[in-house]
Amino acid sequence: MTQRANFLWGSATSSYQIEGAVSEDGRTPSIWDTFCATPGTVADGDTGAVACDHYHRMPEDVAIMADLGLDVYRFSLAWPRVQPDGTGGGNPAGIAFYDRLVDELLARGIRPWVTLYHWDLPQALEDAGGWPNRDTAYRFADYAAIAYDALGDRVSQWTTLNEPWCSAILGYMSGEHAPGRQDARAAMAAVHHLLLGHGLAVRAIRDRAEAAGRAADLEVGITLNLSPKLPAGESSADLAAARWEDGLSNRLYLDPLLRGRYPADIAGKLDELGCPLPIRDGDLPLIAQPLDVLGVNYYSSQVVEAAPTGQNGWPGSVTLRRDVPRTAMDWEVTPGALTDLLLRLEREYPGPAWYITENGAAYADVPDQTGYVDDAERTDFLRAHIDATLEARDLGANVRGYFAWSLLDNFEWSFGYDRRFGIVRVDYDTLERTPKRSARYFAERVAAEKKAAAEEGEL
Ligand code: GBH
Repeated sequence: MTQRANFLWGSATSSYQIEGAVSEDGRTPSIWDTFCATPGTVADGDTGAVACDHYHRMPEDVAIMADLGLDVYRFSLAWPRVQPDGTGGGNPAGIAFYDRLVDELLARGIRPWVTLYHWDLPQALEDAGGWPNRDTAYRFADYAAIAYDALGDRVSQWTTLNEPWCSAILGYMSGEHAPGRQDARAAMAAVHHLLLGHGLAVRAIRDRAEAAGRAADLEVGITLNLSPKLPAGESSADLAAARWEDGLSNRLYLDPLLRGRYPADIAGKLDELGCPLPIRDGDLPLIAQPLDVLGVNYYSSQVVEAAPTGQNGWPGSVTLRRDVPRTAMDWEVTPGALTDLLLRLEREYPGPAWYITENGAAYADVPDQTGYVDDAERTDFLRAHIDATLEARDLGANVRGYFAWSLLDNFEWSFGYDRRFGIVRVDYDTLERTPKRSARYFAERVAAEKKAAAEEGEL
């Protein structure tokens, strides 16, 4: 079968952003519950306590996915639902929700794609030191085993972590995300322990799939947020600034995962800065477990210009503003860089199948009286990025699927409910769902692509 025929079309969400029901059926607090309860952290004091109430409206949401003709749905498990406190056995009442979700998806012919960790660490594990503490990596592998044992008979696509850069840097360095710490040394320890946890979890999942005779179907991987960093000019200072930013955002994750070593320029500089990666013997081979899939969350590229070294000794750079359209997040709309990124991945890191596990945009949606949103900008955004993805595929990148972020408007982290990424509108007063124009476009595009692939297959 051709890559075209097998291409998967889907949409994505994450547990804390949509589920609500934060204290039901034995779920314990995650770091995001705690962070939201801390004044001044999240816009308007918003929290995920109700969110889209997906926990209670799940069948309705799966029906929407079926109407859109999705092949696959990427969602995350709330660790504090599955294994409250992050240690010990699984919580049957919490796991039962994901059992129902998986069964509902399968009944509708939609493939479930599970992400184990989309940022909702059990608070108890943060109290024990969080990701800067090496033990959290081992706790994560235990949790992965519990999840696989519960769902592995029906789920063959598994992502360990969503965007470890965000967990480490936004969580422990800038403090914009939970747990809100600002400690560069802790953040770099978090980077390493997240990657170690990933490797341990991959091993746990693959071992179990093999023991159960299910390894042939297994597709296991990780999702990274990759941001192309383009030099502002040709000067050696600008080239060095772009290389440093690319190193910190992209190579620091890609190299250990796919080449078995950290990038020497970045690791060396981190040592100098007093923020070493706390690597122990044997860690790198664990991190570099064979991967079936590398998920790419793509939102934007950035142009980087050199700037004086900061007071803390970190290399300086500034992001230039280009004269291009921007989303409501103020992120530049740069679809062409997605094609280049996928081709670079294929060239420099060949091996895994690439999936666009997230791509989408926030805009200031204006609903009509029926709740319908004529979101022409989001529609154009999706069209341009799907085109860019398929162009890379047709030029030889092994890209096998595309997921729109997000199925629903949802809790946009430190922006609360103020920024909407959904292709389906959620009215936060009534919790009513209304597909936007972008959802209709996506459904039509998916149908057209599948029809074209089927016709090609008949030739
Ligand atoms: C994703 O992360 C998350 O996985 C998801 O939960 C979230 O809802 C979604 O994005 C939307 O935010 O300011 O031009 O330098 C996104 C990670 C990292 C993407 C920083 C944008 C900065 C772009 N983001 N990046 S820019």
